[in-house]
Amino acid sequence: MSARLYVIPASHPAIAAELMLERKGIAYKRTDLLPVISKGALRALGFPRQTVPALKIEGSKVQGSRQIARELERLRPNPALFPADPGQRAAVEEAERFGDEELQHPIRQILWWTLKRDKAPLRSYSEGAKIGLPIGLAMKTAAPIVALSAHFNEATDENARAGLAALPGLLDRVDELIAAGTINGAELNVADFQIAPSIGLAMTLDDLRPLIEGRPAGALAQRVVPDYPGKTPPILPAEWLEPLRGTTASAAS
Ligand SMILES: N[C@@H](CCC(=O)N[C@@H](CS)C(=O)NCC(=O)O)C(=O)O
Repeated sequence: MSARLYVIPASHPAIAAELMLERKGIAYKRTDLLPVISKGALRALGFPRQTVPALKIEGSKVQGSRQIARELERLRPNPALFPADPGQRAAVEEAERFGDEELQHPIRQILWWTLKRDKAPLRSYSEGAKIGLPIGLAMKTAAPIVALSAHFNEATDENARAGLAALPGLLDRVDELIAAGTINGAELNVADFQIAPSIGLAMTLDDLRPLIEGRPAGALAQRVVPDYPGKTPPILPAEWLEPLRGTTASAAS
């Protein structure tokens, strides 16, 4: 089977797609794209949309982490990403939808907000990536890339703060999915691969890691993506983190 995956280094849905390819045992080549530049590159490659992950596999082009999951399941049914039991499958698909539609974006917005404040950590997110130019030179282009990415992702003060305020509820939901056995079972499923990278990305922020790592959601990320690339030193305003601190205190009591 021939497969090439187009990613932005450290993109959480792109890491989800990589985990699924690995689970399926499908060998693939990876092309690393810089954010923003990725939009034109994907268009030039003939993909209909402008986001990663984007996969060329067996002559077809598939885009989006959930669409990729289904195509991989179709092409290679075993090991399965989706449970066979219809009830369990519905629960896993709902968890996957939650991961894609509710969890991914606030974490993306928080990260771009921090990078807008300080571009230096961007380099750590590209560790090991092959972006077609020396990393030092690429980092010189970081200012417009970060500004545009923050703009496209609407990483405003208001949205970053709202994302942080929503995070306790989102983490509770992940913990509940774990407690229900929908995710973090003996065999990882598509929802594990969708959700864990978002938690892993959040934990690259030093502001957030201590507030997540003691929770079941943090343990899931440690299990599924122990080496998530990137590290952002503390930068978020203390008052924006208050909603999360409250959760940790009540969880510990
Ligand atoms: N929900 C989609 C999200 C895809 C997405 O928004 N990807 C981001 C990277 S995390 C992207 O390609 N952004 C374009 C850019 O940054 O230029 C999925 O799971 O595939």
